[in-house]
Amino acid sequence: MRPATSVHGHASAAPGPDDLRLWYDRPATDWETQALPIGNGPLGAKVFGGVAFERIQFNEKTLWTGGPGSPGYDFGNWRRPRPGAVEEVRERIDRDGRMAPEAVAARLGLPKSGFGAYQTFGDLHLDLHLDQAGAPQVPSGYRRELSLREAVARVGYSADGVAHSREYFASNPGNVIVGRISADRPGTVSFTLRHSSPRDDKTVTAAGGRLTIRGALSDNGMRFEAQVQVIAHGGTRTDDGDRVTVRGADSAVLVLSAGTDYADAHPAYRGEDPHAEVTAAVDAASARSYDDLKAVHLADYRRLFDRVRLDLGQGVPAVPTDRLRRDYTGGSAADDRALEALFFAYGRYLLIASSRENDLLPANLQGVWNDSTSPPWSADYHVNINLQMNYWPAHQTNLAETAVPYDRYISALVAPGALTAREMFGARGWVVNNETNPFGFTGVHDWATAFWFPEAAAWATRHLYDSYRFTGDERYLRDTAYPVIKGAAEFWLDFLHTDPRDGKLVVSPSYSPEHGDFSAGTSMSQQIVREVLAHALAAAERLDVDQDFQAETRAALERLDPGLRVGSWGQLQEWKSDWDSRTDTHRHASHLYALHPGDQIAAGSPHAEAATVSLTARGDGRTGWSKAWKMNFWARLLDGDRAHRMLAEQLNGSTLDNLWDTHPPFQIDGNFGATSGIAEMLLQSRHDAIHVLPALPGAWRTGSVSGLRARGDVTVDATWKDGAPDTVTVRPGRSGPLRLRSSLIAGRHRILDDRGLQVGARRDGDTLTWDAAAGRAYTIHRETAAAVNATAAPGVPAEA
Ligand code: FUC
Repeated sequence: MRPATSVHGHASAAPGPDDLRLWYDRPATDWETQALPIGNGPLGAKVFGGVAFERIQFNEKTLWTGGPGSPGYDFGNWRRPRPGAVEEVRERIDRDGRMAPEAVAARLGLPKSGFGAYQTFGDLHLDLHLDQAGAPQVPSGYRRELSLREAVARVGYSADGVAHSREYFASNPGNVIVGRISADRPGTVSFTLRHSSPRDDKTVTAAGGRLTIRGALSDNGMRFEAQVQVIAHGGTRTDDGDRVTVRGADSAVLVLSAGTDYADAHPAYRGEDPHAEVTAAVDAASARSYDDLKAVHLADYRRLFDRVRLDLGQGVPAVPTDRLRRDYTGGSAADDRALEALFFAYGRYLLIASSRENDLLPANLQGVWNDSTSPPWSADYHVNINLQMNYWPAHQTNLAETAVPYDRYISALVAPGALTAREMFGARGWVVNNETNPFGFTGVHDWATAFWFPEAAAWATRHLYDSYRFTGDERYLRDTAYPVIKGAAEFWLDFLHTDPRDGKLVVSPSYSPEHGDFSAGTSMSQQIVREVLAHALAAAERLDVDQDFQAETRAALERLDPGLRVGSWGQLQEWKSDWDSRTDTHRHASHLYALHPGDQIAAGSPHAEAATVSLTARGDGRTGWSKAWKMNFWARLLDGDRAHRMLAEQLNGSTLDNLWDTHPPFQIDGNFGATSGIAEMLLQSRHDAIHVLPALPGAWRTGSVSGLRARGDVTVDATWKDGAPDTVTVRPGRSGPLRLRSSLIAGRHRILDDRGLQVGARRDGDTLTWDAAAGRAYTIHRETAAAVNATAAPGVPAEA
């Protein structure tokens, strides 16, 4: 077993358990299932790795149709006031107890207009091997790979006795995608570079070895521009209309950047023409050497990626990743562990690649990758589970930086969401419904089973409060999180309804996502509203502000229906009335929100038992994200084997050859949800205690993890042996009481700080509490009988 390494441990590209690569022995022919993704947040690309023809499909995250400028765009808000419409629905629900989604949509819905869709920027094509007229000899030793340790994609093969190689990476510093085409025999690199896209809205010109792709979307007039500089070493380079040709070079470098005139500002959502910024980015990167660009990229990427290491006892698989996935059994083979460790790391890789500090938009349903003009669900921001799931691993797996665009985006929804709250709901605060776009679509559409979900705003703010809990950063709470959380809470203070059945405050109309009838007081609605009110109140108390708001919120919480009920067959009820069916395997399990991501249900409690009954009835199937969520649920129920079984279900049934999650089709939330689920199996931090290795599955006999983050600003490493925790190390970023729970504490153990001093801690069952000092490291060791005798008194060196 490898010892736990430090948070800032070194990265090695050498084979070993740390070797994290997806690799294949043939080129990709399919975008969705085979091509390999690289990205730097704002820019993404997919590499195919063809031998005679290379295709690099690329994206810039703000390139969207729809919104202002698009005919009929209405932000989803009713065009004319509908006085009494909501009240009428409420009254019918009060009277009949339920109402069909179609009937509600007919009264409250509105056809979608100008919503738009995320757009591909198009493809770069390299027509290679011009010397052989595009037809190389049969290549040998072909390999295509994505190194997760470096965030570099590679293609290599030999033809005609020459070894050819290509490398691509997306650098966040400088905002460029860089490629290098090289060979081990001088003068053998020849290709033509050209661009294509499915829209007829641009011009492509070549000058000075630079392709410029420039235009405006006909739908909304959004301006876009990409530039690709070709730098040839040796040989010749010629511009030819809309293409650039290199002949007889030793190697060549490509530098791409792209942008649009999108701005995340209501109501116009337009800013500067992208020309100057794109030109500056490509000029600056082109002036540096390839090695220099790569070194800057690696330093930036590794600063994030290397913070966490997971060793499940995996070896380096001898088979390509598509075989590894097909051969996966979920059993005890070393290759099974290798795929699981790779899948965990891949979620972190994908998050870094699709969401960074300088992004205007968060990762969408496909992260930053899309090859289409009409992707599934517009590749938008669904906020009834999907966007939230994307960010579950951000703090847990030590990638706080990736959540910055999420905060920015949610904050940018406040202005349009306040108009929707006022005009449609007659409420203060702000709101967003089932799904949204980059242009403040906070209203509704009319797809009956997925159009009405005003709880989405409150749910979206859970992440902001949680960010504060992870970091303890009070300035962030005051300036960024609280105003947004408060607005989401105020909406509900105004829009809650008194249930005539029992006088409780309920959400009405209320709808458990994409499932059943409308009613009053659906479990998820109540759990979310309770949470946002509690978060807003806790934040206001902490910041000592808004006394009237505090009083109002406290009063509402007292009258609020809690949304937690155990039904006739022992299940956690999905609705306030006991309507649940034992045979219902719907993909959404929204009524378990209180278990995860919420923390209103503690493992072992009667509600946890009921959640177990509900989850068992839902089964192990359905879409990729649904399986990922179930993994998180089981981990929260402290059932590591069931959580692991869901991981196996996801890898077997909902994962593509390039390890992308599939709904189907490809949807990236499942990748992020699975990485979160694995993290939840290893570490949980709720109810004021840090629980280390809470749900270790039997399949993971021996291993280690380092660098995970717990709420309270604590970094955690752990090792385990023969299925039992062996050591736990915690590094608090703040001084104060620390409560640590682990099964190893229930047995013989010893706690030392990083000076080797024994720490005076109070034990209660499997929980230790002590006063921790910021910057110190504390390690709890499982003790053998012999070592116990040597235990020293508190405050003196343990090893004399
Ligand atoms: C939600 C889910 C669907 C899909 C869509 C993008 O509406 O119910 O399964 O994931 O988002």
